[in-house]
Amino acid sequence: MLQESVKRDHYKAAMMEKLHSRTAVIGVIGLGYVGLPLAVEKAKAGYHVIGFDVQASKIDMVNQGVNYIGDIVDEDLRAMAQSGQLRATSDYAFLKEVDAVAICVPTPLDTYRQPDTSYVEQSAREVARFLHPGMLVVLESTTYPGTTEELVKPILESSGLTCGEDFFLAYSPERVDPGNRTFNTKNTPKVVGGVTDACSQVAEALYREVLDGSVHVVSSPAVAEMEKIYENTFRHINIALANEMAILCSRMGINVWDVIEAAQTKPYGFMAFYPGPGLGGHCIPIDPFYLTWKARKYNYHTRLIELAGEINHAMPEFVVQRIGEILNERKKPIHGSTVYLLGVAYKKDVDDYRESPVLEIIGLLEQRGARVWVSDTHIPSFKRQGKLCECVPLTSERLAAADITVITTDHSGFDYERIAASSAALFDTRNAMRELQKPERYYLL
Ligand code: SAJ
Repeated sequence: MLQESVKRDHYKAAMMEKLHSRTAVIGVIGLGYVGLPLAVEKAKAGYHVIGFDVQASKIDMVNQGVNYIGDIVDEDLRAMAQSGQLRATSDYAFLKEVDAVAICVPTPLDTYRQPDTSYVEQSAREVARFLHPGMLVVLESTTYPGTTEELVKPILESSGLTCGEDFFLAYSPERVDPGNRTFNTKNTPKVVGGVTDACSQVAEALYREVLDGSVHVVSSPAVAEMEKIYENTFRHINIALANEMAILCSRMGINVWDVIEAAQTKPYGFMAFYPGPGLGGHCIPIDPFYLTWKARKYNYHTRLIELAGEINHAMPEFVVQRIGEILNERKKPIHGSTVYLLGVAYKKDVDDYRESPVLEIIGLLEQRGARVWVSDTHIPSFKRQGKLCECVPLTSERLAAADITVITTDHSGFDYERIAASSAALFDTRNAMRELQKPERYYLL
């Protein structure tokens, strides 16, 4: 026992010193919207950073200093690449040089809407191959409570090293809000939960040295995993409530946006969420179902989460039903009509359309015989059901030629005056026109 604690304390002190003196080499596995900003921040803090990814295109762009993540300042990446402070590779053998590694790989749902932790497992296996005494491993991917200790820890200990003595393991959820101009990787508070106290202390030191935001240490990786899922499930359920209010207000002839604005005057006990065409992105529509899946193992049915999912999933159908009603008022069937969708991105001012509800709206409209045009200020083309779809330039002629224009993503870059002036009929699912003069044929979700 004494021997283990001496070993542990030695490795802990050595890591603390490396982190403080900036001699630690930091690894980041997964160079996406979470990993690359983290890698850049760690390089800017003075560490040598090695980024790992399976996509050669990402590796090449990082090594050439070419930025592909909207939330990163181009010059920051360019400078870190040029100085050699940050380099990328697909060769995991470089983990031999790494003192602390963060795993930031996707945790999607599979075709049966079950958690797909294959990227996490594969990354953990690669780390295990090159795991060496004194190393710190932090899982950042959003996942179900238990992943770090039940899945990652055994894979790492298959190396023969013991967690908490020979190496350190913690969970620290990523909190990245793509497109958020106020909160970013550097200034957003971080939650950390280590397998042991020493693991927590070492992981906390890593983030304190790099980030400006506070670091909140919790008692275990499971608490950290659960709080992240709770954060996103909180959004999922409240967005579902806003969507249900929108459906009901639509039937009652009440403006739901006025209702939310009025409720927001309450200075306590209320937080505004807004209805929309559905729930997109690679987090909110997915993360709660990691919890639902895990809950079944404890013989618990997360009814509220699943009901919220049903409501959110019903929004594309509701939008298409409203499009049909509006066209009907104008004596036009959906069949044969041209429906012009403004925005395919899953939310405003991002170039990401993963899980975007607009993809389903397109399918529903085409099933009903409509011709669909799409314009998006951030996305020139997109894939739907394996087929490449080209977005069209937004013109007054197109707006006038379409039987109905639908604002599905309220990008700041859209010319809303032109849209209002030229559209034959305008259906606004995002209240994008709230500050503007409404055209005569204007309809709100
Ligand atoms: N949405 C609504 N109504 C709302 C808010 C959002 O319909 O009131 C829709 C959006 O249009 C979008 C989806 O929900 O389709 C998700 O929106 P989001 O704002 O939650 O954006 P994400 O998924 O890119 O980022 C979220 C983070 N967002 C915020 O906290 C504001 C945060 O929850 C996580 O850090 C991140 O997911 C993550 O990576 O988990």
